[in-house]
Amino acid sequence: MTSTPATPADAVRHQIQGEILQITVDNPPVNALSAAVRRGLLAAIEAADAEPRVKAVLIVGQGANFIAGADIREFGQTPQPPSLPEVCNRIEACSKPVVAALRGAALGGGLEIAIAAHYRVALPDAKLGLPEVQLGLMPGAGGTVRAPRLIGAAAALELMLSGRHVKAKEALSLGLVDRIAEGEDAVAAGLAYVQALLAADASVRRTRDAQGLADRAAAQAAIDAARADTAKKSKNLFSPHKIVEAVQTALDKPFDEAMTLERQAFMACIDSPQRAGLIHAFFAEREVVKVPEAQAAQPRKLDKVGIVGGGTMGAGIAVSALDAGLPVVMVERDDASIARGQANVEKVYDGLIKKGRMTPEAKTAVMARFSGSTDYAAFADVDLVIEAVFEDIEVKKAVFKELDRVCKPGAVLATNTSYLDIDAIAASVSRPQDVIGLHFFSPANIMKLLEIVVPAKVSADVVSTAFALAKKMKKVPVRAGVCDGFIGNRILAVYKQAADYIMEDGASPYEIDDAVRGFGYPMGPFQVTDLAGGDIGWATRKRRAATRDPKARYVEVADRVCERGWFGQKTGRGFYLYPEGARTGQPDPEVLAIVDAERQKKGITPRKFTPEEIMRRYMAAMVNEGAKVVEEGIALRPLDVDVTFLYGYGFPRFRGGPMKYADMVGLPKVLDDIRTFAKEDPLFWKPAPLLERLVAEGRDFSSLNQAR
Ligand code: T1G
Ligand code: NAD
Repeated sequence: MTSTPATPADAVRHQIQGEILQITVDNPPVNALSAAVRRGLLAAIEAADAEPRVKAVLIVGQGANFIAGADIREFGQTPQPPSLPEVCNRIEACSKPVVAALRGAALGGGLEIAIAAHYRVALPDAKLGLPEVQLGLMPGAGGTVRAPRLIGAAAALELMLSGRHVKAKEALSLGLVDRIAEGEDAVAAGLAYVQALLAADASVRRTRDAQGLADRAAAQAAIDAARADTAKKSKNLFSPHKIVEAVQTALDKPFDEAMTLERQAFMACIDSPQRAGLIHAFFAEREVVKVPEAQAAQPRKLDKVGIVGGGTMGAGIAVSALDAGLPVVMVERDDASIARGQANVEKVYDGLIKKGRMTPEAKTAVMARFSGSTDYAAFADVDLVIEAVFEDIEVKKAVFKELDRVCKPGAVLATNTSYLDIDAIAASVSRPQDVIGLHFFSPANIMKLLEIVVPAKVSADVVSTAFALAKKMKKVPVRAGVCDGFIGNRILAVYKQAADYIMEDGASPYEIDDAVRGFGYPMGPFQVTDLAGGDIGWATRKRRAATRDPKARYVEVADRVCERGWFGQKTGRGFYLYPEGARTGQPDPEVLAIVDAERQKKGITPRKFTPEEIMRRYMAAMVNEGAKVVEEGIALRPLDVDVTFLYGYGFPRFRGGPMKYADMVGLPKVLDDIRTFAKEDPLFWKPAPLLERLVAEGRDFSSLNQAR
């Protein structure tokens, strides 16, 4: 018997080479542990034990990865046998030494397979980890029981609670692997290691017997420290606490009992809504790049970038481009401004040097790719230019006229406008097909979200180029259509309005911020206003005043606050007081007085709002506008709205995003809420037709997440 395809479609192959049975997991794209793979592994190990010629077993992954874990797409479905703990236990119980050769991803269940094996060799590109916590889960096939035995409770807890990936060298120093082999050929490295073990007459070495928990006091201290840290940092989360308690069980209980209890805890995580939210986020952030234009056209050349304006955004965007390895040329209005622009860029790197996260030499190397000018001719050879000047349509049109004059044919002309009409900007140049919106978020070198705003006349390869730039900059791109505020700021304006109504009707801005933080946000809307600067919103409200519907309810509290020059952190007070530049604000009785005065002016008798009711209104407003944005095609799918809010507006990741949250609450309930609130204000609370249609058809937003 030389080669036996154990399962349909060859998800796992095994073959005997001399005295070694080689098992190859081949389940593209990342060798996830689907039911077919689990069956195949079990059959292969049983074949190894049954075949007297076999003296040892080697497990490898086909292609660039070992095994990237359980098949995440299977979660939430009826589990198919065998379970992964069964497979891991069978591997560990093998009567012949089992070696795992790790290349690329050995993550989650993939690492659990590897530590159930008796020996491990890693190749330089290996990345090992137990990242289940990022999916609202915990290791469910022995990770919480075997890993502490192998590397100690402290190291195992750190890996499982951070979910981070460790490279080969660190894995060796941790004791996760036994050796590192050079090259990219896992089979060759694995076979060489097995030969060496056989030559040394090595015997099976079961991780269940490893002594990482022998020092009980040290293990208990690590568990207590992790418990305290998790209580502080993950109070809203479910699975981190389960992980800590599972390691406690691993310390206190015999191996098999601990494995059983781990599985029970794992199933509780599977049933938690946080699992659904986090797994939705995992796939959604991978789906957003699948846009028609990127699939229809190849990106243009992207070797040099230009930036107009070196202010808050221009400088941050320049740093993102420099960090992506691109040469950057910045143009400003005059010498003083370009000097300020360059200083703004250097300030970021000086900050990193101060924190010891960059060397002066590295800064010099990066800044060598930066050049500044006041002459637009400096853009003659750039492949893409991003305009980040004042938010004024005439200023921007003048800039685009200059770009149209100096930029080479085929250069992409992008604007970073937050609100302005990009079709109008495109119409102001001779090459509207080359104009696109690249809406970064402040600080642009930190915030991952990039709204790629697609005007009517843009060509597909320009959109494709924008997505290529996002990949280079490690941004999370979301395709958006042209409207006032695109996806994010448009929906923000609506739920911020709902927050203002709740405030004028009786809740204080501080109660509203408390409720929003309790929901899982890092900050509430009034804290965000103070951080971003109340003057920006004020300018927008003034700009919109002329076109605002006179019948629409308008809350003037924020205007009253801004009229006093209270713009937030940058002026030491806003909705909150910031004594001596404090970053955390204190409630301000004078703001409460302003709110009371506005209520009296309108004859409003304030009433109590529970945090739960505050969030029902806040989320109903967000979801309703989200549905309108999807219906109008401004967002391609509901998941695009979700990713926008996860990466640009601090939406709690464990809830998956506003549209996923609505699906989990149930669209009929959300629509009911909106119809209830509409009795108070039918103009603001007009249900989105899409929401009404989905409810009528018994469908939800996820049914629209398939690629259009
Ligand atoms: N299951 C199913 N599909 C997966 C997958 C997985 N585990 N990992 C990746 N994919 C898909 C992904 O959706 C994409 O599909 C394609 O593979 C390439 O991925 C019991 C419970 C491995 C580092 O958390 O971190 O084991 O978009 O675009 O940038 O204890 O994927 O092409 O259709 O991300 O090169 C734990 C998750 C599971 C690892 C590769 N494992 N994956 O990154 O490519 S829970 C993880 C990753 C578990 C056990 C528990 C990354 C990667 P598509 P990609 P990449
Ligand atoms: P800013 O005032 O900090 O910087 C604007 C810069 O543009 C100034 O340095 C100015 O000298 C320069 N400039 C003006 N006219 C110019 C011209 N003709 N040629 C060259 N340079 C010129 O403004 P900002 O906050 O960086 O905003 C820039 C753009 O980014 C605006 O459209 C804004 O709406 C948008 N935006 C801002 C944020 C934010 O949070 N600040 C977020 C996203 C998008």
